[in-house]
Amino acid sequence: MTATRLAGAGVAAKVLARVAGDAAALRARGVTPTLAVVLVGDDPASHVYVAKKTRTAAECGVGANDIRLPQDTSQAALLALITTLNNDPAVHGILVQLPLPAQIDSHAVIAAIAPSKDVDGLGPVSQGALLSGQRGFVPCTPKGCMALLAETGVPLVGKRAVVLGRSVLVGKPMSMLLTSADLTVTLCHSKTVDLPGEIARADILVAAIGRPEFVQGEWIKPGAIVIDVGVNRLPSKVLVGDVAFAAASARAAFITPVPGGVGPMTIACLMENTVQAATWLAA
Ligand code: L37
Repeated sequence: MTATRLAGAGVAAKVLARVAGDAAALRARGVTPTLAVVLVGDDPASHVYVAKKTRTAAECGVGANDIRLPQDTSQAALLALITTLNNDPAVHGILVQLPLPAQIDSHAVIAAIAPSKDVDGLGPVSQGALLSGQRGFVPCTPKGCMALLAETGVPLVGKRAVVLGRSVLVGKPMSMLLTSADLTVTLCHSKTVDLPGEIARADILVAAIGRPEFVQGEWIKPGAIVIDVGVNRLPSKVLVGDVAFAAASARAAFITPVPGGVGPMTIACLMENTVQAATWLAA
């Protein structure tokens, strides 16, 4: 079997077309949906991702406040900025790009974002809503992965999913979304015994551990759907995922490429959440 490529760019374009329509409708009512993107410090990958976010916002009629702070920013200064943005009626969504410099407590900063503006879905209110099935902001990367799974057209109810990685950004919310979609979910991590055995039973594999080509092609169940969240830059500058793509493609039914898979969906879902925030705040 040769897997069908699940190209995120194409799916993201469909999401962004819908977002652009919703943003135009809001602007016609006098509301320009606006996202504040806060980037602290010099992390090179974060600079690439944030540039893509502000560029995509401009392309779909979403306003972007691009706020850059130096590496030595204090926690107090960042919290003061969050308070200002929380109180600014022209800002509908606030994203603080992670990771933050070591002197800053990320949890305190994320928790300070007004729940109505937490478009990244990482604050305690958003996470609680996800756990309990209430309305709220779904974190962008797992939301994008669910959209890619839907794109396959494969019925998911009752299927076995393995999520590799237990981060707050991806693994944990992903496992909740798959559970809510009626899959049977196994959340695996660095201490899992017999990872190949777990993966061999997975109809759906979501890999989010940030280790280049860690998942071997022979581990994949024939006919599986493979969603590769990893974006790893090798010393050669080549970008690879967490899955050995060529070998996995020989066994999977569907697989997301890196680049051009989950990454563009993360950004499209951020725009979707921002328009959602503006819609809820304007209601
Ligand atoms: N929402 N996302 C949110 N909040 C955060 O705090 N760190 C973080 C986050 N992560 C993030 O922005 N990830 C991300 C990863 C990859 C891309 C975009 C966002 C992306 O577009 N990747 C491209 C390749 C990028 C490159 O050339 O380096 C891709 O096609 O995969």
